[in-house]
Parts: sequence; structure tokens; C-alpha cells
Amino acid sequence: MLKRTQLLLIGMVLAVVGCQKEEPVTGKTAPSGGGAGLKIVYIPKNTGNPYFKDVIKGFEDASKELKAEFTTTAPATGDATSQISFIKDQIQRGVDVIAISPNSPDALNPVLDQAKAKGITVITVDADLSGNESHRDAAVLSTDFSKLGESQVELMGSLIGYEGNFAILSATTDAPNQNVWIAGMKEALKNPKYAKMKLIDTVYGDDDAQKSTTECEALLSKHPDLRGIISPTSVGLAASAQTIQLAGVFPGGPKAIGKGVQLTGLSTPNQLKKFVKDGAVTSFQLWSPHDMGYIAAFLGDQIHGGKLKAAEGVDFTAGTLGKRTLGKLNVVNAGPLVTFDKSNIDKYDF
Ligand code: RAM
Repeated sequence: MLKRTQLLLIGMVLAVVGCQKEEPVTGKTAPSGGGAGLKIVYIPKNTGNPYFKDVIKGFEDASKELKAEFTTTAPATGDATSQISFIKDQIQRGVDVIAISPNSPDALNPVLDQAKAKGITVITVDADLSGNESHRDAAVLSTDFSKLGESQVELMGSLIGYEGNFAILSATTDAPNQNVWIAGMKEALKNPKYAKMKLIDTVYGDDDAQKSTTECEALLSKHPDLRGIISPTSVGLAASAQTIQLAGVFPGGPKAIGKGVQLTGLSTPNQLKKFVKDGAVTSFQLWSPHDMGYIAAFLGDQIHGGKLKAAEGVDFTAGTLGKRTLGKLNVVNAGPLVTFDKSNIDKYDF
């Protein structure tokens, strides 16, 4: 169950005003670690993804409390190298903190090193530089990455009676977060509990709605015996839900073959509400994107201000969310994984 503070913050996401333009947001209340006027920039994976608007809202809320100056800017696409020139521009601008959802675990290493050499604090958010963590100071990740793959496999298993062929429709081929989760799914599948479930295909929609739709359609025509699709991306899952609904192949749908195709994965409640109510999607999961941005702003402020030396086991206060602790490799998990279905989806507005 979500804690009250988390529910409150999720509720606040209602007023989504974040956009990908560089617009400073400066607040009025007391500063903490970095002091008033701290310049924080957040670089999401790409523009046009509602999920990142919620993360941006978290940064904006925290920046108001910190009296920091917050801006956001992002490339149009999530290719591995698309963020490099954006990071360079921010180094030029002289920001204090670069928070970034990286599109690659390693392509950004040299430019992030340049940022760090200039005294800029680098925080990864939502996705990490897996295997290259020394190129950032700390990470704020959505939820416990080591359990996410298994949770998604378990959810799929429960939907298909732990038996049948399924596919994955992911984001980009380089996406560090999706790739860690997919590795976790493959590891989970070794458990004898899932012996009758088979991952038969993995495709990539690039966090682009059109490409995700095309990939989902291709999965349906290529594998008539498909029992399920896991799409661990908010863009991919929303596009696939629309595709499955239009094709009528969801369980009980007019074109369902046998028991139909169960679609699940990760997306925002607002993007999926319609499909859950119509029965095209039974259940799916996510966390609070807002809280990730909120926590990252506080962490960046405190590291940059010298109040916190990032190391495993070190505590810090993330505003109204209270005490948080840096874990292994300086990772902070923003919150719990929530499963949404007909019974609870109306409680969420983000
Ligand atoms: C997409 C992005 C993001 C991921 C969510 C679940 O919006 O790929 O990185 O965390 O899906």
C-alpha cells in the first residue's frame, strides 16, 4: 500500500505543467544544501512522453521548496547518443546539477566526466549507467531494480495461468533500465514455477508510439499462438493496449484466438485507464514518477552543497518524503511498485 505522503504527492501530479522547454522555476521557501539559486537541469530520455512530465513535476515541486532554479531539456528521440549535445550545452550554461535519464549505459561516459570535472553534480534518474556508475555521483531509481523483472514475470504468469508463449515489447535497444529489467525477467524464468512459460520474442518500439504500434501488430501476426506481451515501457504499453483493443484479440475480445492475448507491463494509470475499464488490459504496474524527480532534486542539492558525501549507508532528507538512505552504488529507490487494475485505478491521477 502507498504511504499517505506518497499518495498525496501522486495526487499533486494532477496539475501537470512540465514541458520540455527550458523554463526556470524558482520557488520561495527556505534553501537547504546547495543554497538558493542552485541551477538544476533535468534531461529526460526524449520529449513527448507523459511519463517524464510527472518526473519533471517532482523536480519542480522540490525546486520550489529548495529555492533552486530548475530547467528541463531533452532530445526528440531516445537514441544512445542523442543526449550528448544536450549535456554539453548544460556544461556551457554552467549548471550546478545535471539530472539525467540516460539512453545508454556507456555512451555518455566521456561527456559526464567533463561535467564532473567542472564540479557539476551528476545524478541519474529512472535509468542508471549500469556497469558505469562511477561516471555519476548517485542515482534515484524508480523502485528496486533487482526485483522488477521477477514482478513482471509473476504478473504475466498470474494472467496466463503460468503457461504459454509470451513476448517482450521494450523501449530502445540500449535503454539501460529496460535492459536491466529484461535481464531480471530472464533470470526469473529459470524458476521452475515458470517452466511452462516461454519468452519467444523481444522487440523494440523505441519509446515511439508509432513504432511500438507497428511492432505490436507484427508480434500478433507473427505469433498466432501468443498468450501474452510484457511491455515494460509506458509508451510501448499504451500503444500496445490500443493495438490489442483495435485488433480485438484481448481475452474475451471478438477476435481472440483461444484464451486471447494478455498484455501487461509498466505505464501510467492515466494512459491505461480506458483500456483497463474496457477489459483490453487486466493489470499492470508502475511507481511514482513524481517522487523520483522530487527526491533527485533534494539529493542533487545536498551533494552539490557539500552537505552530503555520497556513499552507501548515508542518510538524507528528501523534503516532505522524509529520510532516505543511499544504497549500494549510491542508489536510492524512490518507492514501491504498485499493481493497478479495475479495483484501484480510479484512485490514481498521473
Ligand atoms: C518509459 C521510459 C521510462 C520507463 C517507463 C516505465 O516512459 O522508457 O524510462 O521508466 O517507460
